[in-house]
Amino acid sequence: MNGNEVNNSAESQYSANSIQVLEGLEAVRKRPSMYIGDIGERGLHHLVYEVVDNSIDEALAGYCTHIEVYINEDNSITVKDNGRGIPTGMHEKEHRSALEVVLTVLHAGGKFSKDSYKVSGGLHGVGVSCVNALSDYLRAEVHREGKIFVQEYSKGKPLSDVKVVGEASDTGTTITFHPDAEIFTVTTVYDYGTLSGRLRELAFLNKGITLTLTDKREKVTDTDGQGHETESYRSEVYYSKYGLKEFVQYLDGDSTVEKLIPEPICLETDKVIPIEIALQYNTGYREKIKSYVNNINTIEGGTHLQGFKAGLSRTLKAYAEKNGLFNKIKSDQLAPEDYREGLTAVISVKVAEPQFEGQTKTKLGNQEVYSAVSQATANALEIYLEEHPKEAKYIIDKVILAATARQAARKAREMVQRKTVMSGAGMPGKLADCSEKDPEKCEIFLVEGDSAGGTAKQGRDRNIQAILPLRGKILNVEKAMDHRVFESEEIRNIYTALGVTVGTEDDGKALNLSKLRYHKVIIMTDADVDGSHIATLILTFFFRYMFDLISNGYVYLATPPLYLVKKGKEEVYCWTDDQRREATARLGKGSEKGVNVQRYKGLGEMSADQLWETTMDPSRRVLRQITIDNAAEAERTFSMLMGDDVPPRRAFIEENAHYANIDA
Ligand code: 0RA
Repeated sequence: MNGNEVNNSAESQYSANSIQVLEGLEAVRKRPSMYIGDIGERGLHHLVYEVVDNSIDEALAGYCTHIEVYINEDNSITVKDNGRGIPTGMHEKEHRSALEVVLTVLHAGGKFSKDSYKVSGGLHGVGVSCVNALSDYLRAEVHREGKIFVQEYSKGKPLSDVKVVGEASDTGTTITFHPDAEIFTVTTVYDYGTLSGRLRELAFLNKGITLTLTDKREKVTDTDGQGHETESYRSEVYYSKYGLKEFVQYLDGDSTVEKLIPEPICLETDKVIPIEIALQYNTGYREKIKSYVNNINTIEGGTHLQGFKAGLSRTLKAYAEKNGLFNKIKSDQLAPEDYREGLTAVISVKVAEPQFEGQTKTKLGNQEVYSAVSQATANALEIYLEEHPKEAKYIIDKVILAATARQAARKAREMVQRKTVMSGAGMPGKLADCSEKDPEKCEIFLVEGDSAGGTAKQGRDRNIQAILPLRGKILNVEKAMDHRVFESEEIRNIYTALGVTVGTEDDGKALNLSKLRYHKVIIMTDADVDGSHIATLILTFFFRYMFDLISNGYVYLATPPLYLVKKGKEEVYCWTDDQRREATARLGKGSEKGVNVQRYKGLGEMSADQLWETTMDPSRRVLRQITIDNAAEAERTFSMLMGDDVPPRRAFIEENAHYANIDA
């Protein structure tokens, strides 16, 4: 290096010397995963984030507005910014240029003065030197003080001194690197979607910065208005004027739920701990909160998230109490999660010395952040509520509804639980139980309507067959909230009669089948359109709330006959029109004279004996076992079925109920 090539003015000496040298680079190539997490696809992309973060820091310091990222043809990456340019002057202690120090010494760079700290920084915050160490080639180009400085490296080692290669009228830093295949043994191929996702997120988190991504590996052909074809690269621009507000709107973008308030509530503080939050309430039931510390997604949450939640409930509660909005509910009946039903929010904080904890080191531990965020949230929300009484009322009403629904669901669940635990004593009044106690030998018929229920009670084998009549159409669980489901008397009767207990929200409503009282649960409905609708409603309930019952093969459909063909004392039951024609011909011996064909309109029309003979007698009946081969597909189907269209329901039952003459 000689004096003509590098700038040694007093001013740049100062900036060069103020870089703190903390650690050497040697270890990085030996244990790459310790520095970048892993050496797979994640680690590979992490290199890009590390470089981009340096430019973001320059932007946050107020010196950079544009960051361009290129995926080059050879899968190398170029990151170009229009910041001040990495200083190139001599570093006194290190006896080499500041640029070289930044690129070859771990943890160098960033800390220039006490009031500007490195706020972005990758997950491990190891800096661009780490990227250099893991690249078989890296080129740094700095435009600064009217000159273009260049230095190249391989595996972290400079290939030459910093050279001045030309004159510059602008400022900025351009880093090009190619990941070393010796390190990234799984793949060195970059994924456009992965990079675009992160750059979009960075644009939302750092409003006003323009980020671009261009993939030079493939050309796309565009056609203009005149039919002229032009070739260009796949490229996107990420820019957010309003930051987190737009992030929240983006997160809710593909959602079908409606907004509860017209615009997200936003807050931004410029205190010791910079905080930015945007939140939106929707009419749905889900809670979607994303949290970030120094632009890192804190998947495991931490003190900033806890502070936000605390500030939110505290302020909403105080506002509601002060304005008498909790008239129907006591505020101690509210749980913290009630304040967050239908909430979409993004929290972004900048912490000088973040302590990351947890399994994936993405949980913020700094205690001082808790009170800072909860206070900031409370202050901003208080003002919003005072200024927007109409929206405030919408939110509080939503909170009350969430609490009411949650309590109703809990009560209903407990009720079901309690009744179920006291076996026998708490059985529904409508249940006609069997005397046998061995579940394997027992069956229960869920029968549509009280009249058919009565017939079935008379006709059954009371030793092994129980009858539970259900009132007409049971609740469509597909369209109801949990508490409505647990409040439904018919559904509670099913739980109680079967002896199964309801799981809690925590275990995903998993069912306890150990106390199941019948190993055949037989749905018996009329053989008409209404009947198959009711059967589908019951099946939908089983699918959503008692899936294990279906997957264990305990659920069946009974198949009552459609016709009775009669001549004198001879009687033939028919299930199809073909059977009816055949029976008519056989009994009438060629003529239809004296042959009586009875069309059963419903189960209630049959006598107890007829019902027993045709549908319930294990030695003669045909049961159809419900099996579900593909749960994901069934999921979609049930949503479709429970619309207002009747025909597909029948088709579904036809497809999923398999004739099984299991008794024969
Ligand atoms: C330290 C000091 C100064 C700039 C930078 C670092 C810097 C680093 C990167 C990395 C990518 N792009 C960057 N842009 C700037 C400036 C010090 C001064 O000019 O006084």
